[in-house]
Order: sequence, then C-alpha cells, then structure tokens
Amino acid sequence: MKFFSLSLKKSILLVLIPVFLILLLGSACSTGQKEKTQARRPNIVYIMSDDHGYQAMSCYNGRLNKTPNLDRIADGGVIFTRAFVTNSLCSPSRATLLTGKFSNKNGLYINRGGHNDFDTAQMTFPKLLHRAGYQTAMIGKWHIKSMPVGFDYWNILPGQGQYYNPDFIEMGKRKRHEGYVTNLITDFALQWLQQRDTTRPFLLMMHEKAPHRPWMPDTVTFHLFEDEQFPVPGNYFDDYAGRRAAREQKMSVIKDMDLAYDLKMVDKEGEIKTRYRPYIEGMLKRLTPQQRAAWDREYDPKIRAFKEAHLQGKELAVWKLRRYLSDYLRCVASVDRNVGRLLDYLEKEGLMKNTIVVYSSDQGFYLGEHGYFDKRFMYEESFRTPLIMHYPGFVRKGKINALVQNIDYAPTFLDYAGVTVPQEIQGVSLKPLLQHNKPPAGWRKALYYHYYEFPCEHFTRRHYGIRTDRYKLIHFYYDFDEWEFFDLKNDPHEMHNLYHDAAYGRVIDSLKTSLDSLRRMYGDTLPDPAYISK
Ligand code: SGN
Ligand code: CA
Repeated sequence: MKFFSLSLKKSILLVLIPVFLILLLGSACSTGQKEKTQARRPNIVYIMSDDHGYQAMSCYNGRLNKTPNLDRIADGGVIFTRAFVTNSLCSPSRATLLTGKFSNKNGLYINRGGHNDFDTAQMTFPKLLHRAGYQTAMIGKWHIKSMPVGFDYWNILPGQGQYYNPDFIEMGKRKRHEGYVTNLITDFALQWLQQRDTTRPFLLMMHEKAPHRPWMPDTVTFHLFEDEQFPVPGNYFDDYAGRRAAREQKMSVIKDMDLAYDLKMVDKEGEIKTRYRPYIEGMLKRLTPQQRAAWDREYDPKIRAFKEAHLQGKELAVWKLRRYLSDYLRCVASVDRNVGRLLDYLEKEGLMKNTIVVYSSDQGFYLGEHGYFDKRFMYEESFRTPLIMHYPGFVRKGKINALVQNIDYAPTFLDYAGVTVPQEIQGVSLKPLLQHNKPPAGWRKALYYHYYEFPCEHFTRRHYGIRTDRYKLIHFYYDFDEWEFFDLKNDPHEMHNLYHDAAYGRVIDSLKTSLDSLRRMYGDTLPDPAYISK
C-alpha cells in the first residue's frame, strides 16, 4: 500500500511536473508573446498644430521662446531637422497625412471654399489601423469638407474653428463649448483616453487650431512676452531682388498685416478702421464678459500706447513684428502647456513606454523671415515643418538629418503597428531612420513639392520644385513663368536667385532632370489651369 501510494505519488508527480513546466513555459511564452505583440502594436498619439514654425520651439533653437513640454518629446526621442511638407497649406497637408500621398494622388489640392473636399472612400492610415483592431479618435481641427471616416470617435472644429468658446462637431452633432480652444481639445482627448478599452491599442489624433491666424491667446498667457524685444530676422526688410513671386505676394508683415484683426488694435473709439476689423469684432463677441474684461485689460493699454506713439517707417515695421510675435508665441505657449497635460496623463498611466508620441505641424510658418507671415512658398520656413517623436526603446535619441516628408507619416505608423503598407502609398516608413544612426542605403536624395492655390488671399504664385541636400530649384508657373535656384549651403536664407548664373548651369540642368523624374515617379503633371475656377 505504502509502496503503491509512493509510486502513485511519484507517477502523479512525474505527470504533473512536465505539465507544470509546459504551463510555466507556456505562460512565459505568452507573456513574451504579449510583450512582443504589445511592442509590435504600440499606441500612437499624433499631435499636429496649425502653422507652428520650428523657429518657435526651443528644441529647435530657443531663439524666441521656451517650449518645455515639446522639448520633453524631443529630449526623450528624436528631432528631425529636415522634415518637409508636400504642399504648404492646411487641408492639402491633412489629406497627405491621412493618405501618405501627394495632392495629385489624393485629390485635395487647395483650401479654398468647397475645393477642400476629400474622397473618403479612399485608403487612409486611420482606416487601416481601425481595421487592424486599433481604437481610433480624431479630436480638434480637421479642416476638410467631408466628415472624418475611419474613427471610432471624432470631435472636430467646423472649418478653421474659433479660439474662444468654439463650436465642435461631435460625431455629427454641433455644440458650443465654453473655454479656450487649446484647453478644450486636450480635455476631449483626455476624456476619450479615460473611457477607452485598455485591452486594445489606440490611435489618437489631436489636432490644434493654434497658433493659426489671428493668434488670439488664452487670457492666462497674457503675462508672457510683455514688451519682449524679439530679434528681427536679418532678411525682415528683404528687397526681393531677382525673385518676382517672392516680391508680389500679399503676406508682408509690414504691408498686409491688419492692425485691428492681426495686431488687436481694436480701439473703443473706432478710429482704427481696417478691412478685417469686422471679423475680429465678430470673434470678440463670442467672449464671455469675464474673458472680455481680461482681454480689454490686456489690449486697451497697448492700443492707447500705440495711438500715442505715432510710429512710422522702420519703427512701425519692428513694432508690428513684435506685436505679431508676442500673440503668436502666447498661442504656442498654450499648445505647449496642453501637450504637457497629455504627456502627464500618459506618464501617470504608464503608457509612455508603449506609445509613439509625435508632434508636428501642418506646415511651417514665417515669423518675419523675408518680411512675411503665412506659408505656401517652397522657401525653407514654410516648406519645412517641426517633427519630433518619442518611443523609448524603439526610437533612438538625437537628431535625424535625412530628408523626410509628410508622405512618410502614414507608412511609419502602419509599419510600427505591423500593418502592411499599401503599394499606393508614396511615402516610406521612417522606422529605419528611427532605429539606426545612419540612413539606410538608397534613402531619398531629393524632395518634390507642388503648391496650387492661386489666385488666393496671399497671392502666392503656383509653383513646384525640387530640394536636395544642398540645392533648391523652383518653377513658378501659370500666369507667369519664372525659375528660382538657390545654393542653400552658401545662401541658407534664400536671398540670391542664381538661376541665371552660368557657374551653376550644369547643376541646374541635372536638377531639372531629377525634377522630371520625381514628377514622373509621383505621377504629377501640371494641373489644368481651369481647375481653380471650376
Ligand atoms: C485663412 C487665413 C489666411 C491663411 C489661410 C490658410 N486668413 O484664410 O491667412 O493663409 O486661412 O491657412 S484669416 O483671415 O481667415 O485668418 S491654413 O492653415 O488653413 O491653410
Ligand atoms: Ca495651417
């Protein structure tokens, strides 16, 4: 009996031990599997601001302002020093982000009323992530005529949206919310994150309205940049010699900025009469009495001082620039603070490790360079865009100088999520750049660009062009035909059009050949000029 029970125990043990080992191994494997799966299927938080130039981020240079929360992303991850867009305008950039394609392939070329429609039947990366089991949300500025598709949840601003007490369209239902737009967008993003299914990965697209024109700051930022003597860009008084399109625009801080609308000189006496004054008056009507009182406390003394000073010439020009910059940078400060709120949440919830956090803008912006505000041109300040990414353990730290473009975002997200990148996507995944110190062999040596919206508010001529590591060649076409060529190494601020300089003849010829091949590769042809007046 004793023997029997001993041998029974032994045999039970003999059976149980391997079973236990298998279970143990199995559970280890499944934990490993789970970790692997989790690592392969990270959450994605894509934050895009509107018109945020890299010059206004301390991780890029720190000349103008401090952005401690954006720097948290950059410091813990990568900062792209040469990230560019395909068509420096809002709606087209958004369509490119969604599809990974140029305007000529996704069909969205311009912003202007009614033309910023998007064929929602086409492939977009949020749709593909959604199909792959991701929870998807789009919150903030959308600026595409058709409503979002491919999202479990969306809550967007109609059109450009308002800074104060804005309306939002939540899953088709329009409602006004009290508060400042940048804070509200973050509130909605956090609310969505809190209610999500924690067993599945998510994609959150948080799209800011700020710092878009007319740069209406939150009252809590009014103490910032008071009387700040911002440095004036070396080419603020550009004479545009040799650059006709650059000269004939309507985006000059000195000539085109509206004293009332852009620079907030809405005097109670009504003496400052400007073309855009009724628009800012309309926007100010949205403010609550409390917000309005704070607004007046801030701007009334500035208006008084301005009226008494009778500034002229250069003094007036510099005053305009500084007035513009202080409101623009206050709007950026709100974005930065709110990105901080989102990062704090991700940290508190232990999500930072398994979340790709990206901060970018729909394009760059001029902060007085060439005397401009706005964007559209293929010159560096608006062609380039900020791009920083954080994904500890999977993304290296430091700078990436390779040429990248907003067609690359969609394939990058799909790649990290383990979803096959469709052939039709024109960009390439940034994963190899993000993981290794050197760009892989064969990485692109040139970028293509095409801007279409003309005639337009800022009178920027239609143009397309090519940028390599060192050179840029631009062709302005449509109502006139003019080429510009810059040697960025010797002329980083693009002041000298050397298109007619014989010394560069061979370089220009070879750039033209490359430009032709890029146009063929991306399937672009000059659009029918009738398109705009359609
Ligand atoms: C508005 C602005 C323009 C700006 C476009 C496009 N004018 O029309 O200054 O270029 O948006 O901006 S405003 O009087 O309405 O402020 S984009 O970011 O949406 O492309
Ligand atoms: Ca924009």
